[in-house]
Amino acid sequence: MSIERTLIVIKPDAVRRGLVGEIISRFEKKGFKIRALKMLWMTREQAEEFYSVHRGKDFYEELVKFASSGPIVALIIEGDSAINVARQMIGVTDGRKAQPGTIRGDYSLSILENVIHASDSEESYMKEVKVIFTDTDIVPSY
Ligand code: FUP
Repeated sequence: MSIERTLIVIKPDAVRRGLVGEIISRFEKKGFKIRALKMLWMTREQAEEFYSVHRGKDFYEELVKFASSGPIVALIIEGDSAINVARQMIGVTDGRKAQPGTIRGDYSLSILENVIHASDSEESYMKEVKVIFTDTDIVPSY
């Protein structure tokens, strides 16, 4: 048993489409605890920092534009093997290829507008979480 935290971002396409409740519900029903929750509209600078590992790639500019195109809902969730389990729940990057039953598989037909982000490693979590949350945003264990 390894209790971990991971960062979930419900992206602007999903917020526009009214999928916030449905997506949060999947993580709650799976058994994760929500330790922080925030709605925000990322600035271009925040989006650039969030996706800095992709700087220089051909899709970077449209990715940054999309990520800052509307409000997002971000969560820190906690539970056993959270990083790996959340990645399995969201499915592969391209919504057209993601397995039905995964969040992207059920709600996306696009590689760019793919509904959701979940950190892919502890290292990514540590970097990404700082773009959105501060320590005081995290509630005590309950
Ligand atoms: P993932 O970890 O599944 O979110 O995917 P990546 O970190 O590889 O990519 C981050 C985001 O960049 C994806 F969610 C969508 C976007 N992207 C593209 O638009 N085109 C690509 O070819 C790859 C990624």
